[in-house]
Amino acid sequence: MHRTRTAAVTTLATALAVVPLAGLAGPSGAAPATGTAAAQAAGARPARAALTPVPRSVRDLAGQATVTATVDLVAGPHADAPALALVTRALKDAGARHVVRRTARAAPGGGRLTVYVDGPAARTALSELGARGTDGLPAEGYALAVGGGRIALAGKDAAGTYYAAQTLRQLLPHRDRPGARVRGTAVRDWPATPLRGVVEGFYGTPWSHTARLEQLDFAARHKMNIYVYSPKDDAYLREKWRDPYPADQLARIKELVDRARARHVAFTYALSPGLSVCYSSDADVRALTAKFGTLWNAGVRTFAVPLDDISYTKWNCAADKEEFGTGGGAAGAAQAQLLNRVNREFIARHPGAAPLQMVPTEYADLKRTPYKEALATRLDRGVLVEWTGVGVIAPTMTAAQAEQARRLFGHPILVWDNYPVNDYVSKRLMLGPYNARGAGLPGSLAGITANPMIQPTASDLALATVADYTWNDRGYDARASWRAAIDELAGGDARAARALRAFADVNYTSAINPHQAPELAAALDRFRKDGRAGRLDAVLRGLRDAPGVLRDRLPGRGFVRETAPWLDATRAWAVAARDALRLIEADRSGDTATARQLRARIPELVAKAKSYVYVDLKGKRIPVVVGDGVLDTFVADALAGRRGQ
Ligand code: LOG
Repeated sequence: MHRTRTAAVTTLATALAVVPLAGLAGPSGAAPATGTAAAQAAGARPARAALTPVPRSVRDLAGQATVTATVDLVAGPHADAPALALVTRALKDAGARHVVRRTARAAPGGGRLTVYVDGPAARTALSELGARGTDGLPAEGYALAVGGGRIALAGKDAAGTYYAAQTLRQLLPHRDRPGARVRGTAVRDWPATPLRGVVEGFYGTPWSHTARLEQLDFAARHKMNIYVYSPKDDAYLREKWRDPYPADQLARIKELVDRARARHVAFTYALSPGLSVCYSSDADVRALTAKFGTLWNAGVRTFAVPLDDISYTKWNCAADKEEFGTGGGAAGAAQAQLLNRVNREFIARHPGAAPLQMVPTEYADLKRTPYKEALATRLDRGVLVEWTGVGVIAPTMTAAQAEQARRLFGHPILVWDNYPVNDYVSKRLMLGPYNARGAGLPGSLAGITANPMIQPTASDLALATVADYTWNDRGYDARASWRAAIDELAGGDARAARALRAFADVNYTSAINPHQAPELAAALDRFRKDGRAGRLDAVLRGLRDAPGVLRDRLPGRGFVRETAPWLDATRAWAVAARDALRLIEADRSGDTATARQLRARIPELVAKAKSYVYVDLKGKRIPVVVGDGVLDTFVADALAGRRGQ
């Protein structure tokens, strides 16, 4: 199915006159097309706002649309309700005072902007504007056109219409009065893989309820469509998997499910029975399906059974040994039996349920084993198998590996990508972009879910880049996506964006981004070559001030609250590095008195920089690192009288 789709996609892409997207790189997301007032007054074409994820094709159309005080909204009979709500809000944010819903085709003209969403009227408007409709698009694709006083949106399906509305939100400016002009534009777009999103699947302090709600909003803005609820330290999902939820907890989950549905995100409930399950036990199958039943009643339609990080050489009951024997092959057979029963006795009996997902106990390699063989031959066909790539934290991942995984497991593969997760190195923030995933990978998968950091808001930086990649891997540029994500988090505030970029730079490294602080390291290298202390000092001052700027200016408090120890450490390291730079200058000019003073003082500054801690779920105090291998090396070299290489 994926192959057919990829072929269709290629044909489409070559058939379209795709304009270069370079002009689109810039501030992302909700950032309006600012700075165009003068150009607009002069009658020039209005600028186009940046679109993220980068659409498959964007081209200019003749004409434009003006946001009028009253806008007619002509909706098709089955137009997606969340999409209509989003279009209405976006129009109001762009200066419309009233958005009037009409079901029949309203005659364009009368000076009013008319917006068509789905149905025959939208189809006609698209074609009159010179844009193609949705024929030939894959699931979740959409077509959008702006021009001639009209805007038309059409989705391949309801999600497609919703994504058209998300793109329109980005195309429209932010204005508090009518009159804004919108450039004539045609967008034709579709995702690279069916499932794109987040698996809250880490060890340590689970995300808060508020963070999860915000995550669902964030996902929708970035055209992600799955959130897997699987925090390892939620007892009701693992240790106490058989126990029913207290009413208040279930009510909170229901709130998440409702929010997810209104955002076209599949809230996926993942129950991990592996620590104590008896695979051959009827009672355990009943416990599992009963719990799923409660969640079904709360509105959940996607279910998973993760069996990672458990022992499969040790049974939890004697009956399993009797029934299945021993070894990996026996474990695979036992798991397949349990999952097939869940699949047949629960999923199949609940029309509207999405295909079951599972995490195998061998989830991080491509070795042919009796365990995988058992899953491949025994597990029901449609069940999605999750896989982290080669290695729990896969440094690279390719389409060829994904194909191999699909053959080995004999099932569609849903990637569980352990980036930007930091539970195994909680001293570190991972603020670099999604990287080292080959072009074409999404097309060979059922989807990609990213396991985030314990810090939810700070994860948004990396997750925005995951969204960009999973939507359009061929148009993905890691650094451009990262810069757009920074601008979005900074809410269009240029100073906050500069500060965030400096902070993210010193919290950059991970298995997929091997170089720490690439921009700061380059500045230090330049200084080592040209000796221009003033220029380096300006960079270090920027770094020293970045935490304060972020605390003052970043919209939303989540980021600065979550990253507090790293912000403090960044400032302290920058202070120490500035003194180190002074020391280098003092050594160079033979100012021994100043050099002596600095040598006495710097070690205390370093000790301070190393003193900030992250306190984990168990109360353990973990000293945080920033710019490691770069800032500390620079300071140590200066103290030792080395200038570096
Ligand atoms: C866990 C995951 C954890 C991650 C990184 C999977 C499938 N399971 O080694 O919960 O967050 O590694 O520490 C894992 O990745 N196991």
